[in-house]
Amino acid sequence: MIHTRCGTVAFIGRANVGKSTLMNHLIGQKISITSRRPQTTRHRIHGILTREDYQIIIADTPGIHEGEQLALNRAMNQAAFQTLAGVDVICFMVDAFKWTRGDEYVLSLLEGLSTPVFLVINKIDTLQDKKALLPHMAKLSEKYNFAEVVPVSALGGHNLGALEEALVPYLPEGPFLYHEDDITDRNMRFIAAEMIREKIFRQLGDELPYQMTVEVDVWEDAPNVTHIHASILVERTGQKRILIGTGGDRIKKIGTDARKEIEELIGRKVMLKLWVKVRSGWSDDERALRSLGYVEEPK
Ligand SMILES: Nc1nc2c(ncn2[C@@H]2O[C@H](COP(=O)(O)OP(=O)(O)OP(=O)(O)O)[C@@H](O)[C@H]2O)c(=O)[nH]1
Ligand SMILES: [Mg+2]
Repeated sequence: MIHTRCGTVAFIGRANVGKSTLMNHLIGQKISITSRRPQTTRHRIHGILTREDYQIIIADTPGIHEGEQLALNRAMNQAAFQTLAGVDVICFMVDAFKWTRGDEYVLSLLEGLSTPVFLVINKIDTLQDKKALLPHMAKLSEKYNFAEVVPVSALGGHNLGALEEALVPYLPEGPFLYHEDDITDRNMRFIAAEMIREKIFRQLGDELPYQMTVEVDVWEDAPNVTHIHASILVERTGQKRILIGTGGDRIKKIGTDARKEIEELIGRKVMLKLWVKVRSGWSDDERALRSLGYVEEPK
């Protein structure tokens, strides 16, 4: 009989350091959306990596930030904090040589925890001077009693095997918690909505309405095609106009890009219909957040 290991690893860090990119590359499939913009991830999402004798459940979390004026921000920070309780390892991710106040803040939240913390230095492909990496690792090692310090490039796929290998001994022995074919704990409806949100993030530069969200209203599996209807909720009519674009060109592009990715994910042909709706002030309304699944109910 083989002894299996199974445990949860939380990816935490400030926004934009590459947490979701790293999870996707470890899993080998895109389940968590990514973008150049900070605060792309809004919900905790599990990615499941199963090998013959171990299963790593990766918890990708929203980037942690100081200041919690809006209910949406509070909900995002809360989703990240709550994830830390009960995990077996924490991967604290930073962006190459860029050590900021935001990183310092995240690190301050780890003080006093008994969970092993890995420092994962991501984006090493961006380093001009590779020789400076070792002294940098040594300097950061002084900030905390890290269990391991692992430099990686999530995007380039560098050193990911080493990270995975280093994590395994920290997983408790035990049976797998997920089926070996599972890649995430979220349903396809959720991921489809996220993919639409990602395309909006990527299509819209600085005009992106930050407090925008996507809801899947209809999901119907017909024999040869899956019909998906989704609403994009914004706060103002001006934002609606931006999203739709001249003659509808922007929303069309968002729809096409999202459809292709959803088709790839579910392996079926998809007919995707999008509506842009104005819902004023939702991001600061706890109840609306709850109804959209932004606030996790205590179990
Ligand atoms: N050059 C380089 N870019 C990377 C790497 N990993 C991630 N990125 C880029 O960094 C940006 C942010 O990546 P995300 O994975 O969305 O970052 P995140 O930490 O999940 O961000 P939030 O969800 O906003 O907290 C994207 O544009 C990625 O393509 C890397 O190893 N090298
Ligand atoms: Mg993310």
